[in-house]
Amino acid sequence: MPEMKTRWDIFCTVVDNYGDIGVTWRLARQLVAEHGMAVRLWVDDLRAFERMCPEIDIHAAQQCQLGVDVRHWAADWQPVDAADVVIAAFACQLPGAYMEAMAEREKPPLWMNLDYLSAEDWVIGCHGLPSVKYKQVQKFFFFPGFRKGTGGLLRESGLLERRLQFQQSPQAQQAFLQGLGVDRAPDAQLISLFAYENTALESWLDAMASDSTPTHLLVPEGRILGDVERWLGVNGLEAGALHVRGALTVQVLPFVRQDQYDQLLWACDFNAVRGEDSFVRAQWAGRPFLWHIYQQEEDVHLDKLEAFLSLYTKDLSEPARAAISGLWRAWNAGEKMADHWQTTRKHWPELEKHAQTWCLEQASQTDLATALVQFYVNWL
Ligand code: TRH
Repeated sequence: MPEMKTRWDIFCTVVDNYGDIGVTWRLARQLVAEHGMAVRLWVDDLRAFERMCPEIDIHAAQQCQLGVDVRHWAADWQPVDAADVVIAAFACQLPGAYMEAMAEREKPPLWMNLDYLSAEDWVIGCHGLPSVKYKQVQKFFFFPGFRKGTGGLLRESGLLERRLQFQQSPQAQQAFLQGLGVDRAPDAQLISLFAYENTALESWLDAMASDSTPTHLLVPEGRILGDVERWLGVNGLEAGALHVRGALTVQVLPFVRQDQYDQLLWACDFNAVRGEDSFVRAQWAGRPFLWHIYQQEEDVHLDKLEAFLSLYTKDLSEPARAAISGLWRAWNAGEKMADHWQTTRKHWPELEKHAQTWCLEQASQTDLATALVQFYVNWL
């Protein structure tokens, strides 16, 4: 008889944007591909999913994608058996009937809340702690993180090797960029821009346009395009658009598949990222980056920003630390970027080296999917 696979249910509500589905889709694939788990991924809105995985049929109640059993989490929930491991992503509320199904199991499932990523100190104390109970089913907190004592970061096996191969192959990079219609001038620095609306953009673009080094800026279609349009003085920007202003070439890209987005980050010298998943992927790219953090009520996101900055910059020289911190703070406050950008450019070699060291340091942690599996095994 074939060995029974451990069954996992991952629940994802798409609150906004792409991070919720981006993280859960990545995790689901990895649990299947690297840990041989049987995974159902329940998603309440398949449209965001389709953007990063065009094979998704947004009308299908059930479909198999890369070995993951993708289920539409419909408002009228149809009863199913509960899995062995249940993950509620980002504190989403499970259907009542499913909670009952968990409680009815002879052996209750392991129920976990996969939380938001934060570099704050308290995360270490809370990771793995019991949370609420439903009948006899205990829920646990599972916190991703950057330090020992947290659940780590999502990182697929062989990711850094694949990245290195790509970065060491000018042909692979050229072929990838050409596939997106990008013809990189040999002396231009390549920058990707993925951000929320941001009033700081204008002064950063001004700085790049008047710089002595040419810049080719690649902007996947999304929320920042309005600010780009205003600066360029054009309307209706869409994928394929290309505009030159002084030393700056601005090119709009289509929103690419999730794995292609990785390659875009690997190909660029500097990446502006946002949210949670692209923020982590920029770190795996091993290149300097700029984070536009997701805004939260009462500015609690600013504590998260500072916590990450202090961890990320701890081994930098004082001037380099001040430069990159100043740039990040200005970006997140919507303030002028030009001086910060010029100062940051002065410390480029140190920042480049640091991005690689940081990446390797982070990769020495157990990855999040493996940590979840270990948590389950220890719980059994
Ligand atoms: O889209 P985000 O801002 O998402 C989130 C959500 O808003 C969420 O509610 C919030 O809690 C969280 O941020 C902090 O940013 P994120 O997390 O980087 O997700 C973007 C995903 O989209 C990521 O998986 C990469 C993917 N992507 C592509 O697949 N192709 C693309 O072209 C681009 C630009 C991104």
